[in-house]
Amino acid sequence: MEERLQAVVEASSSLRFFETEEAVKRALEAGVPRWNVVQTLLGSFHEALEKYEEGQFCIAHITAASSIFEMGYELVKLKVKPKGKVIIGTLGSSHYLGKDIIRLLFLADGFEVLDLGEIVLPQDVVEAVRREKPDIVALSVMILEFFPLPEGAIKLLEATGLRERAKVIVGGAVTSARWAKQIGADAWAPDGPGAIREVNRLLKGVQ
Ligand code: B12
Repeated sequence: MEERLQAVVEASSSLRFFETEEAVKRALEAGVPRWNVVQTLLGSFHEALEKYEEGQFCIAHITAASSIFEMGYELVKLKVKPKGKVIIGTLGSSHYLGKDIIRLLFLADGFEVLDLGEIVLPQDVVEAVRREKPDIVALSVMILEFFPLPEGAIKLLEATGLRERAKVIVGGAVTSARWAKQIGADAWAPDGPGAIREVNRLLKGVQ
């Protein structure tokens, strides 16, 4: 088992997509528990995110790391009872990488995640909350020009009587905890680990 997982570590941490695919398939065929395979893939994904934060990796590296984690996660087909439902999207712009990282980390943490995609508008968020009844609404905003959109979404949720149904977490480049508070969000985080910590706190109802 150790050997099989080691092959997954080596392939995924050196960002080799096809080798990772092969190593994951072999590990599963050899009967390595699915959960262990996911944790191994997650370890490499976190390592890549840390290297990006430290400036050792660029956008291309984390794009590869995200694709590799997503491919591996889908291959594993882990069956868990979701701890909650999240809807996520990028408001206004077409930036998707940060939002996708958060989406994948939510998935790996046991949430059911519905991705609204990019160029999302406040009314899209409201419709999705009405339709999907999520526990958490996660909004990514990357451009100053679109900073009014998360606030617009929160106000529209209030106006339509849906605000109490879900907690709202916001994040993205150039956002801050202070701004998140000002617009009436329930939480903010600068990165993936922070987002996981915050949504789990929100789910427990600890304010
Ligand atoms: C890659 C990139 C692009 C790519 C996007 C590719 C894609 N489809 O995703 C392209 C080239 C298409 C692009 C286009 C534009 N971009 Co651009 N882009 C970037 C860049 C360099 C990196 C963004 C990124 O992917 N970062 C990597 C990820 C991992 O980081 P992240 O997105 O910040 O996400 C992390 C956190 O923010 C957080 N997070 C993110 N979302 C969420 C959500 C929640 C809920 C939580 C809790 C946390 C969280 O966690 C993530 C993981 O750590 C940034 C600069 C920068 N360094 O941020 C500019 C930047 C965001 N872009 C900018 C601009 C202006 C544009 C354009 C308007 C440029 C133009 N004039 O055409 C267009 C807009 C396109 C459009 N119509 O939507 C500006 C915004 C400036 C501002 N202050 O408003 C930036 C800051 C560059 C700059 N310094 O000028 N861009």
